[in-house]
Amino acid sequence: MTVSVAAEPYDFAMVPARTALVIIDMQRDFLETGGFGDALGNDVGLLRTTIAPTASVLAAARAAGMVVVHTREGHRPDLSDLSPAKHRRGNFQTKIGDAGPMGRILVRGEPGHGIIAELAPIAGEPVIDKPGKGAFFATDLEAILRGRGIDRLIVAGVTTEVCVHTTVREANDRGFDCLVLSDCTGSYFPEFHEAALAMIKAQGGIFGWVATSQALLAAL
Ligand code: C5J
Repeated sequence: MTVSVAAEPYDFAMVPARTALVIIDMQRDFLETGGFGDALGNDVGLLRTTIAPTASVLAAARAAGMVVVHTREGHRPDLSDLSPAKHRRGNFQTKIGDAGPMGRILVRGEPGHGIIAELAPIAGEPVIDKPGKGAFFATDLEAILRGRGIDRLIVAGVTTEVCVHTTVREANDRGFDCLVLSDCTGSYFPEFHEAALAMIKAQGGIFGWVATSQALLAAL
């Protein structure tokens, strides 16, 4: 059954059985007070507004029997999958792999690397550990989606202009249609959030569609 979601630049048609909800990097280090993002001086409150609407969408997607995929940005404990360029970038005092408020920063298995409790994956939901910003780079995400017959993605998560945007661009080039949920994505920089959404839906939806979680929930 095809459903239609009120979206910009025009309605998004999808078959729930062929659509995956992809939740990007809703990790403690990005979203929780006392995490790495907070320690860097970011206002995590700007990201935390995404939690309640994303939890509602997650519940609806599970109820509709949709494929749900979670991603986490992070690296192996020996940092063998961390490129020197990513390691150097920013020239910060504290780097990936160093001790942070919730364990080693962006290292798999550390407390801060985990997905927040409100959106915890359940059995059967793939968790993609990604070393880059895009969820397709150096992961088996594409194989998992193709294996399940997925042709559309509904995208939530953080941050809009970094890992969400990179993933949507990668998905677009691989032939997936993406609907990005405006209230389920967030940034430490509100102007970047707005600009990132505007870029996705510009030029007739050059990278995809944008809708609110309410519009999706009304359609499901
Ligand atoms: C994500 C980042 N997840 N901003 N990471 O967007 O470094």
